[in-house]
Amino acid sequence: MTQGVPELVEKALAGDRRSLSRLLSLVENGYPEGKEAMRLLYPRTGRAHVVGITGAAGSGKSTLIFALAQELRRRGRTVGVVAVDPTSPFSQGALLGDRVRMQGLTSDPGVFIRSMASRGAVGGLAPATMDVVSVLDAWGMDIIIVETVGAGQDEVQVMDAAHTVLVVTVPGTGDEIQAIKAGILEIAHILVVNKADLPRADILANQLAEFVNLDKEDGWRVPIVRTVAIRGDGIGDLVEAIDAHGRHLETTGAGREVGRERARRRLLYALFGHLWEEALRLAQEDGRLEELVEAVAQREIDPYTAARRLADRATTRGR
Ligand SMILES: Nc1nc2c(ncn2[C@@H]2O[C@H](COP(=O)(O)OP(=O)(O)OP(=O)(O)O)[C@@H](O)[C@H]2O)c(=O)[nH]1
Ligand SMILES: [Mg+2]
Repeated sequence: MTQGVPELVEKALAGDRRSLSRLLSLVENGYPEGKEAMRLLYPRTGRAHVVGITGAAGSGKSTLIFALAQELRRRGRTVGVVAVDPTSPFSQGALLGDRVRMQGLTSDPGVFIRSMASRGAVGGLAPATMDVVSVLDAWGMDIIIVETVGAGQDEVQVMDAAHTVLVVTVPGTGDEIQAIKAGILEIAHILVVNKADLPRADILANQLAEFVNLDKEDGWRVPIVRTVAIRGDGIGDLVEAIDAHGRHLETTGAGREVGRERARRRLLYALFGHLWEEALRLAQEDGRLEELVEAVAQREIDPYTAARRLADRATTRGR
């Protein structure tokens, strides 16, 4: 590295976008420099409103994010976007029609768009995403929007990092609710019926109202917001619903509790990652890993006992 992490952090915080990109790569890949950056940046986090957007592939999440970002900019707010799905148009350019609109956004200094490429990172997708969000938070973005397809457990965990979760649904040809992955609707603070220009949008909205428990434990009632993302219809209502949920978290104190839970989770993820990396590094250094692999393969030792031996060495180090 030609420059140290503190210098890189300083340049990024002064507004340099290339330094910010480099920092994000360090953090996303879980490099030691990324951890050093987190040590410097974490005290500056906690200001941003983190909004998660999930829903089936093709439901219009990215289009919705473009429209939301534009509306938020009109209202004078800065916006960070983290797209977790590697097939996202943010990284792949699959949405050619949106290219022009997107370029308008990316040349705006009040917007920063990042796509996550680190699927399968050691320690998991969720902690890597949370760190990327933290960097954008420290950088001063007012709202940070995270997009995932919500297909797997990993992505549900990513949504745990958000203050406000939007689940995007689209009208179909019947059995709308059945078509939506069970359980995903329940994590929503706001339900979005996108593609409301298509027939059956009313049926979907009614089914959501009927079959989803809209009253949350903390007293929040989940609104159902209809949007036509390609035309920008309903986006103002959506921003207002997001803001209302932010105010709800603040005024009821629910946000503090969620913040503590989030802190607990991040500490535990970090602990897991740290122990794993330490144990693996030591085991690889002196060839002990291969010895134990062989012993497990030969049925001389079971995998749990072998793992405990490697873990013990990591935790007794430095005693
Ligand atoms: N008719 C209609 N089409 C829409 C609307 N919003 C988005 N689309 C279209 O739906 C398609 C998918 O939109 P995306 O924004 O890429 O959806 P996505 O959920 O981000 O997709 P993945 O990231 O691949 O999961 C595109 O062709 C959009 O133009 C809408 O409100 N109405
Ligand atoms: Mg997308």
